[in-house]
Amino acid sequence: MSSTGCRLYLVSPPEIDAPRFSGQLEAAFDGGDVACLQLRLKDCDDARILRAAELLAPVCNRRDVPLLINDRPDLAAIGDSDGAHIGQEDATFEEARRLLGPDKVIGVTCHDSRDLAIAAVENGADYVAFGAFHRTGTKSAGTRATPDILEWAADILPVPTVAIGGITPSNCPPLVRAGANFLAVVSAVWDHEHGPAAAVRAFNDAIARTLERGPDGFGGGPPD
Ligand code: 3NM
Repeated sequence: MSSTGCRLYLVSPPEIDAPRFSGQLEAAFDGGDVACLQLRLKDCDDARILRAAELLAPVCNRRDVPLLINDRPDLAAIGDSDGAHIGQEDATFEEARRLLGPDKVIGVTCHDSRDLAIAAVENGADYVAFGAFHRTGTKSAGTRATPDILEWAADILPVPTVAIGGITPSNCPPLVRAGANFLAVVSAVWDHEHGPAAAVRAFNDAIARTLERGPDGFGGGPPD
């Protein structure tokens, strides 16, 4: 997961039919650049999470897209994945690192907190995630983050940032301008009216147009 520029980071819907979802994932990858897939299944037993990871890993591998497992470094350690994304209520960072070893990716949810982000970096997190930037129906997010935390992190932190929560192609430009390295998205991709490929294309276009315009929002790119 390179930290230059800004890229799309896909998060799975909380419930999936894994064989059907692998087709949607292929379609998403056909739509353009994707940096990562996080498998985030809720109310799902361990065997189903592992089976889903086993099915999706080859799809991700063929496109060189890392597969991370949400909340469960123990499953990430035994299953087909490149690492784990952990929240503040999940396994401790030390436990996750012990399970995953030095090379697998560990990302940490830091809500809207600079202190949590600094602690995560000191622990050795590979990236920090902030949210929710917008209203979301996917999760009852208890915190509201604003783009200034991304600007702060870009100046201060040595690891990339992930922005999450209600992000769409139309509301993402301020997050891109603030320096988010990744935009993590569920519903705006999987529920897009024209399907996941169209959604990925729309995000890639929105990101590229915003980066072309520069940090002040002017110049560089073509007019609308
Ligand atoms: N974490 P959508 S918001 C999984 O604020 C998740 O930490 C959040 O889904 C946080 O793109 C969120 O559909 C849901 O809003 C993201």
